[in-house]
Amino acid sequence: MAFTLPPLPYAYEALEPHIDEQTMKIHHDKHHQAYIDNLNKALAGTEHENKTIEELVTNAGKMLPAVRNNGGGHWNHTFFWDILSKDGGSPSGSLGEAINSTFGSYDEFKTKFNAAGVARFGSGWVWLISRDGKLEISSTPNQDNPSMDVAEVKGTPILGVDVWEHSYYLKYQNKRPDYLTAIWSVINWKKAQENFDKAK
Ligand code: MN3
Repeated sequence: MAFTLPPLPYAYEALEPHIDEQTMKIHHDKHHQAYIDNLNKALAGTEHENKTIEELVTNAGKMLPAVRNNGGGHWNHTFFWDILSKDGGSPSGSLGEAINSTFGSYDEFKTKFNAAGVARFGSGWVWLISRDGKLEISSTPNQDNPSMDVAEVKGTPILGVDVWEHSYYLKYQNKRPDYLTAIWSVINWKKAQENFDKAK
């Protein structure tokens, strides 16, 4: 049962001008597709062939590096597309309240989140997670994520941002901080709230 690329839940240009159409096309159609192709290749004929992506990712430390990296790549990007939306805004409801009480304010949260994203050396991800019922910011290298058994800081992802250069280089070149500033205009807070509700 091979994995297939889920369609992007909006048009390639939907996140303009914050994330450009060409980046979205290459990121979804080429990069995400490559993780899926390589995951399928790594799993073919093995005992893990019929596992769900969640089973593969939560047990990543027991898998071959190709399964950890490409399985993580598939899970992370599927999660990432869903957490973006042209109808950005700011967090409200119980997630908004939890962000304010944990970090002081939405602005302070963004500052800390972006600092964690800038501090991630090389390629990886920055996350807002729920850990033992509390919100926390964490980051992971490569295509790891906080639901993996190998994660340094484990938790349930509420929000995740890709800080690999392929997610911003065409528009922002080496300026990762500018990409991280822009991304807050296109966060799907409704989806983040759903993730927060499920994590409880
Ligand atoms: Mn990516």
